[in-house]
Amino acid sequence: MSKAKYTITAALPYANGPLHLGHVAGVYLPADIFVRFLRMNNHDVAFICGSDEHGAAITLRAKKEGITPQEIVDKYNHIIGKAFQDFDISFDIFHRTSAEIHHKTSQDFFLKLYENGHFTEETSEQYFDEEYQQFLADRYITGECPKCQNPNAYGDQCEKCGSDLSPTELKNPTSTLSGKTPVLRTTSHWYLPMNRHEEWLREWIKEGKLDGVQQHDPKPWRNQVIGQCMSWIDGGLHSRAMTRDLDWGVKVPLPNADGKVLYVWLDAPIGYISATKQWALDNNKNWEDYWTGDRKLVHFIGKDNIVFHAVIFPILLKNHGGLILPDNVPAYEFLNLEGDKFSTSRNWAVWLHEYIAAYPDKMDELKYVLTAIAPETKDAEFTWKEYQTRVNSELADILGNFVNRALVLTQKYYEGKVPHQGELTAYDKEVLAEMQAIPERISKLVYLYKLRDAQAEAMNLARLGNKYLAELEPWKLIKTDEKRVETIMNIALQITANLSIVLQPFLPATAEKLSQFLNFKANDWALAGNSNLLEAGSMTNPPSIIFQKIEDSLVETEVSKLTATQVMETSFEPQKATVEFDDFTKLDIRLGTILEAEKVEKADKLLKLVVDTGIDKRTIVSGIATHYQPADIIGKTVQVLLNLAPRKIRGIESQGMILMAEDAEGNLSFMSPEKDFPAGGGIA
Ligand code: B3M
Ligand code: ZN
Repeated sequence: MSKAKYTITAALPYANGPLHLGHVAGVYLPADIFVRFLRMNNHDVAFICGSDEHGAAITLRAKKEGITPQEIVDKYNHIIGKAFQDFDISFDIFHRTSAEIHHKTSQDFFLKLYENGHFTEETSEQYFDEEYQQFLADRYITGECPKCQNPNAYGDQCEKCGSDLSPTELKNPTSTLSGKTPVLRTTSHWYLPMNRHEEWLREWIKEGKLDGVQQHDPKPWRNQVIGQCMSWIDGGLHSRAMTRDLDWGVKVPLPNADGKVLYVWLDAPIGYISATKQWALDNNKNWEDYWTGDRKLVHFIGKDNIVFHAVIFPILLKNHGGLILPDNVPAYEFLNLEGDKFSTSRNWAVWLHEYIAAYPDKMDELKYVLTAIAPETKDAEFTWKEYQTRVNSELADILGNFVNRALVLTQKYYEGKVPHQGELTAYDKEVLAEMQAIPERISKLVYLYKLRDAQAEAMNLARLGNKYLAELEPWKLIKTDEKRVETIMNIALQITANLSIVLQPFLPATAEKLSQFLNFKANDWALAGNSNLLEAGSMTNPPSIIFQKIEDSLVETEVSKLTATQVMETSFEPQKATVEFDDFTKLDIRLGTILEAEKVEKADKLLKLVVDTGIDKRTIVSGIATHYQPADIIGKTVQVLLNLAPRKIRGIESQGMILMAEDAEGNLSFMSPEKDFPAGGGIA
């Protein structure tokens, strides 16, 4: 039987921010492990990814950073792409949806569906922001979720309960652009009538059959994926708009569609196809080979993307015709961090590129821990303490210790030469049998997308080796039975060689180190389990320590960094741009005593003050009339900014500014010195 062929995709990350460990653990690392395993098993495989560069996620971020959407996607495509490269995620291509080939591919795709009557055109009332002159779909609008009452649900989805929403379902809708309540206006869009597809979807998702023909085996599909899709379908599928009134995105390729672009969730999954096209062009291949015929399409995604990949995209693919539908959609639950959700806005995250910069020689340590705790079936949690424990007591004490012993003793007793395997004891045979069984067990688990268990199984081989040496104690036996020690060391080295194979999908850099120590390299999974990978007499090299222990100080540094850089959820403005110390010292702030105070005529908020600054007496107009009565403030010593350029306020020249504290509700308070200091003193 010929080997199954695969096209593997990993969710296209929005180019609106860097990647954090939650993304890595729940999409990119498992996809990479799966692909590396497939390659070692000689499957024909394409591994596709790229950045998702359209949609409100991008334009809103651009607004926040005060740069253009193009600048945003260029910036984050680079940061994300580089982090993937440094972390050695082995994509065949990391593309981007702003590329021309993508615009063309998604427009053609849209047109084909349009021409074949798969869309309906509908006119409806939609929310519109009058200040910004823009329709508000998706993340442009927030409001209360009708299902779980989360007050901050988006126009397309409630992130709290996972419900799929449309803007008109939100209670108390608010524009994220102006913060105001939007009005309703008429607009027309092209819709995907999903209700037409309920029946075949049910059969396809639950039984894997399409038009009565078996397409995939539903058994390896995760329960949550099937469950989420079925509850969606059972709730009744509705028409969903496939276009938007925006100027950033793929233009709708129809006449009279000015100012309209494709919905980002229409174009993004087509990004998998356009990326494949680009890769095929670059490598002299046929892209169709990867999207047609007898090939398994697998989408690695996070759980918030399930309906898009397991319901909507399959509808689009089927409507298009001639393209394969996914064979599986392994979706991951969420990873939490130190007792809380990962949050970009609160900066509660460990950013992949920052980890790489801080610990450039600890990639496999992170991979190992993230796979060991991967949120495959339920939400999981990353803590630096667990990172330390797993690295120290599993990687260093078991794997590192075993490999080091095997190689160091080989240096010591045989000058690095692999000794002969002599007669085997019952125990040796038992150990070798176990070594032989492990690759097959790993293999079964990987094909079922149980990568966490698969890695644990690979570690069991290191455990086996470690125990073997610890029990037989060749370092003692060498004094009495040199012959026996040769066999023991041969077996230990064969186990090490096997580790260099079975660890490859999970810990590629470590596997490579083992290969270098042993002068042995095999990329073929079929060789795993073999007890004669290393020939007697072949040379090994002196090893170096593979895993350094993680010190308590690293854990402390990382945890306190997380807390220190956390942005509180608050109604206060975020911090302003950094200023140099020299700029700060230009401000002449001193203590001043209020000598006179009176209301400014026809100005409810203003008081006219005369202030003793220690160097002069000057007039200052201050907007504090709703907070203080003139009579109450005479004699108060307050902070004054002296060298602010004079300004005319209501005809009065104001020669400075009283500095006030302000709370979240806008209440004002003087910042008077707590001690009885006279006017004129500066601020230190
Ligand atoms: N960019 C959503 C996300 O990053 C989206 C995935 C697209 S996959 C085609 O969660
Ligand atoms: Zn909700």
